[in-house]
Amino acid sequence: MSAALVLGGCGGGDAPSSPLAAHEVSQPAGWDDELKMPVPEDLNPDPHVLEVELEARVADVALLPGTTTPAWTYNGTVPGPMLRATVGDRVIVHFKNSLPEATTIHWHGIRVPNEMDGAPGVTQEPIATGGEFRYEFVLKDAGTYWYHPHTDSSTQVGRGLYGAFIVDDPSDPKEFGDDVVLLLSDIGLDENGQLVPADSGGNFGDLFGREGSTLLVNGKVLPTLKVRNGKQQRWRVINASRARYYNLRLRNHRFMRLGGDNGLAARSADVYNLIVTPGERADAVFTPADPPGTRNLLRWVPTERGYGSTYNRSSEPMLNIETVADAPVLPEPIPAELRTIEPIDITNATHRTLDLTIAIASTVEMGVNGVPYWQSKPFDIALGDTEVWRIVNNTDFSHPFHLHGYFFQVLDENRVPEWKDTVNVPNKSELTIAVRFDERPGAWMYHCHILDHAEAGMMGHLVVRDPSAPPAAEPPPAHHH
Ligand SMILES: [Cu+2]
Repeated sequence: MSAALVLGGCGGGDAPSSPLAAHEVSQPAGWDDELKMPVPEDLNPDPHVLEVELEARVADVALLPGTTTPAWTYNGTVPGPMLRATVGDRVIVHFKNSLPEATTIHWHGIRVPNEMDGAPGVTQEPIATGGEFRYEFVLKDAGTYWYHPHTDSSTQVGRGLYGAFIVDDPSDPKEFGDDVVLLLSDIGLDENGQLVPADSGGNFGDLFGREGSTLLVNGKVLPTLKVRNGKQQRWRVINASRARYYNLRLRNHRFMRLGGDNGLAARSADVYNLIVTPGERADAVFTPADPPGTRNLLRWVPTERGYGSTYNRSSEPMLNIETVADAPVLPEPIPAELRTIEPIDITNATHRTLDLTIAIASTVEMGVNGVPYWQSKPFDIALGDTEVWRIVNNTDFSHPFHLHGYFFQVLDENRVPEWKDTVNVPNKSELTIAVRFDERPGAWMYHCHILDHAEAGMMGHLVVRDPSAPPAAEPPPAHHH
């Protein structure tokens, strides 16, 4: 019996056993208790200002049963506190670095002023041990974002420095159900819960990207989510791993993608595999369909992302899905139109090719157009320009490409139009993106979000110049080509 048929007959005096529509019931009691992330105290009484303190420090955290891990944390927890505010709100973060090394915070995907972007040596000096920095910005876009260090990022993120940042839009349709944030990561631990060395695997670690031994959902190993048959949930999935791709499967279930990096886009067909590459986010509706009183497992499934990446690997459980005994309810229909996204006009665009490259000698050196970050020259872009980038990946590994400061659109007629800040470029393939550098001049990074690859040199930056501003003291950067 189809949901539409039953809903259509609702007013017709059906039998008393007619199932309830999903909006008539709440999620099961305590449904997301095991997935709750800490929320920091808001120091500002203004409801439109979120003002918090964040301290990066080493802290003992319980990750593996019976052990404690000296993790690198924000405010003592893995993940760090979940920041949540509404589009238009102002955010003030009083940040203190109590780590043994310098750090910065990058607000991944959030369109912040250039000097708030956390790129060391580009938008700010690294914050030394004992140092402080005040981050402040206004939230321009609803969506699912996250924050993490941008110095020594593979090591620092890999040791536990990451947190979710959700920007709500009060006009979001309500049919999606209650949302749950799934901040996915992995951490490299030995059996005593101690961190494996940051350079584990040596050159191979750099080449493959380091995947941690232990899968974490919101900082927990195999937590439980309680669901009710038919009662939809909106999953906001964030990949905070430094290298691991998530290909999520739940037996007998499909996901409907609603969007990702920059919030809602368009409704997708139902998919069995929800794929989220490093740095990326997925916004998806999940409709529990298991019989009441049963358990199921959300699994990580190996994903082909380059030479040997699926070899001899099997799936791993990530999340217990417990369907409570309550009677099933009828899922809500999801609106077909979620948001109108106009294609970027590329009529007068500047075209560039970014060839992602790997050179293997005594060390692994990665780059863009054969040049590692430390030898690269920034792209020179005039404020207001639109650019089309052909991103070529002839290497043996896939690379999730991330641009700071601006959303882009992938120019592919098979794709649902979507604003993104991170997109996977599969090995031995290429794709094309369009970007409008329409505001916030300054220096912005782009890089592979396999953080070992970024640290090995697959990173660069661009300078968006305001032609109406007085000339800078330094000579303009040279063109990359
Ligand atoms: Cu890469």
